[in-house]
Amino acid sequence: LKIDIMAGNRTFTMIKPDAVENGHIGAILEQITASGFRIVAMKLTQMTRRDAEKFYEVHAERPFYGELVEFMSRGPIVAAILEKENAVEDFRTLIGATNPEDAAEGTIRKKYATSVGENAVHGSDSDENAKIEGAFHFSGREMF
Ligand code: ABT
Ligand code: MG
Repeated sequence: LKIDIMAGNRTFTMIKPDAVENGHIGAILEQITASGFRIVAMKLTQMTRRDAEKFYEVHAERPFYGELVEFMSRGPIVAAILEKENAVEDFRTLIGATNPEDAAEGTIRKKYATSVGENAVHGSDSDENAKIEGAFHFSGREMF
């Protein structure tokens, strides 16, 4: 079956501290599931400073790294693994550009992000990173 061949394509997302603080968990999850993503794993959790440093290691030399780590560890997030055909690319389209000012109309960041530094949601940028990031937050027993 076509559906079976296509299944198994996953991405990792976080509803970031700003969007949780602003009460957008429900609306964002609604848009994600209405867009055809199946929730494979999900939890409300908080990253420690050390977790955030490790998660954003690739940006360690960037000027915004300190603020980014501070922001991502300041409060709870919703972490989730999502499944859909072409998951990584389609989810990045659904959330919109990193800077909400550049994000397309109707995208999650256009609707809910406050700034480039506090942009409401994360989406993995490759299949490889989706795997690494999912495993960072979830054990096999937490994936369905
Ligand atoms: P993430 O989903 O958080 O990885 O964002 P995205 O992949 O769209 O963008 P990247 B480039 O990975 O940004 C990582 C985080 O760094 C923040 N940032 C980025 C800034 O604060 N200033 C900048 O100039 C840039 C380029 C945005 C992302 N996190 N947040 N929130
Ligand atoms: Mg990124």
